[in-house]
Amino acid sequence: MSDATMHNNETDRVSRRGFIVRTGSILGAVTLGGQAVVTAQASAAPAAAGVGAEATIPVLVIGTGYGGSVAALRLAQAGVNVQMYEMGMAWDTPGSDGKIFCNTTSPDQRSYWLRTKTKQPLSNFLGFPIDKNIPRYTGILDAEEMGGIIVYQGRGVGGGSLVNGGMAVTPKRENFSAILPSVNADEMYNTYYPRANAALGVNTIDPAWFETTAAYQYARVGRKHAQRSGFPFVFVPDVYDWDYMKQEAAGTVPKSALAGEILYGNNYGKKSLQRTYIAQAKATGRVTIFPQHRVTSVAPAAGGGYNVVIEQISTSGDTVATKNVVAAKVFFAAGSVGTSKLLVKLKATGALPNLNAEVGQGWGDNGNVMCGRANHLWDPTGSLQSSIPCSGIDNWAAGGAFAEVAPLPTGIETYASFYLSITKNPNRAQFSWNAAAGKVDLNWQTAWKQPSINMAKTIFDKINAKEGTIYRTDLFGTYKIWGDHLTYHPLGGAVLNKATDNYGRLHGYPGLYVIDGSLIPGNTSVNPFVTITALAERNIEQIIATDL
Ligand code: FAE
Repeated sequence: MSDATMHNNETDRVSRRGFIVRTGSILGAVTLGGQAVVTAQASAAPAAAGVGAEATIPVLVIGTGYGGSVAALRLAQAGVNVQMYEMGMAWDTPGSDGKIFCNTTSPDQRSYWLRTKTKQPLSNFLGFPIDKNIPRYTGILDAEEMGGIIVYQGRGVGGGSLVNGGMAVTPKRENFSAILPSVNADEMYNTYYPRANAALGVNTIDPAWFETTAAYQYARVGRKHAQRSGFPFVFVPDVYDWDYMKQEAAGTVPKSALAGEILYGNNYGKKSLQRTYIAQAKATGRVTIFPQHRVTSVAPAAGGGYNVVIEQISTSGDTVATKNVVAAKVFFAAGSVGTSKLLVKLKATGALPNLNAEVGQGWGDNGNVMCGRANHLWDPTGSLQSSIPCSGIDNWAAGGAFAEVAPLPTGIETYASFYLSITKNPNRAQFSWNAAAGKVDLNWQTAWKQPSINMAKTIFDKINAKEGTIYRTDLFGTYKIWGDHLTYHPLGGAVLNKATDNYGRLHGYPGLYVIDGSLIPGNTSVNPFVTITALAERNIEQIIATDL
């Protein structure tokens, strides 16, 4: 029997018992069929030592992405002890190949969240399906199928920062009032955007290096085509360490961006939250992180505060222990989908019935849509492509689209230009409780992407006409041009100043807060994490000043 099988059997046995571990106690007593059983606390987890269910911890944060990490750091700096619960893995230990993360071109069990086959955003190449079988495991990228859309999300300590492209874009000032209408833009642009950019370690590519490196030939081709059609081409800042990438190109350090690492994590070079906010938060000594712990319930506790139910899970996704923690304050930072699903379930099932009717509303996909163009043979995009995008085509004002010039790091010359567009798609979806299925549904329809396609076409129809080129039809299926089945940028579901007050306090429940992408109503006009971070900085400052 393999270790994994042994572990699964043990896991099943433990979860069938359904025991409850009183957090912090070494021994927990439960009754099974009238028979008292004493169980040792599951040992795989970092023990939640010193905290009894009856004891109240000051702050519990659900999730370790951008919003959660900002909250934890600033609260800890203000002298508050924080416990963070994260359903994904710690991602701090190398695998048998000596690396923590696996490569985009050779996905293994580390790649996907509880799937037996990869679910790559580009499903096909030259007409062939490229997904492959993998062992089921709590991998880093979740391709969560929500009705008419697949929502890609990072799973692990660091949330989306583990898997994203690191594109760190502050929206144009003139677009801000449409993004967050109830927020003072002067405060954001004078204080919180600069604070977020500094703490995230945002930097820009050396323009001289950009002109010469083989790794960005694809972006230079993208620029040439954009500019010949009259579109503004812009460099986009990133949290990847550009100096490190130069050393990768020089062959003096281990390669990450130049080895095609991205969707399943970057082993070097990218300043994920693990290296920025979370590292700082841990250094305060006041923040404890519990990976492989999924929060399933939050409800008012009899003696005040909130009783939080947490399932500790194994790498096969099975529950190995259930814990109860009472917290004075709880921050929902499980990401737009995670937070929305929890809140909608808790309202519908009676745990938090007083949440208002705005909970679950206002969800959008940031207008994401993908496409590829087939270039002429005299326009190669390069067999070496940095996996970190550095540029975009800005047609937001005229056509409602901002297109990131994206890599296609296959290791071979493809003559393809590839783009992820962010568009002003007006459609908004709603989460609702499906009592029969016992789960939360999202009513997004695939056809709702049509406005995004139309907006992206304002750029690419024109470029194709000018260059005498055509769309690729082999990347998302057979004869399918548009990648309209997915989003990387889920936003909304607990919208600021609607489901919450203007600082993320949930209506009806003092001490419950939302502090992640679910506060933003569906669109940020650019890639979202800088805005999520800056808004979290603004809100936590106010909450620390007035609520603690
Ligand atoms: P997020 O980072 O998703 O963190 C939520 C965390 O909560 C996750 O770690 C979850 O595992 C955890 N969680 C969920 N439910 C539970 C639960 N019940 N119990 C415990 N833990 C839970 O939320 N954005 C950019 O700005 N630039 C980019 O270049 C970019 N590229 C992207 C590429 C990809 C492939 C993907 C998937 C996303 C990309 N994004 C990019 C989006 C960005 O990563 C995303 O907007 C943020 O990560 C969202 O931050 P939140 O704090 O809302």
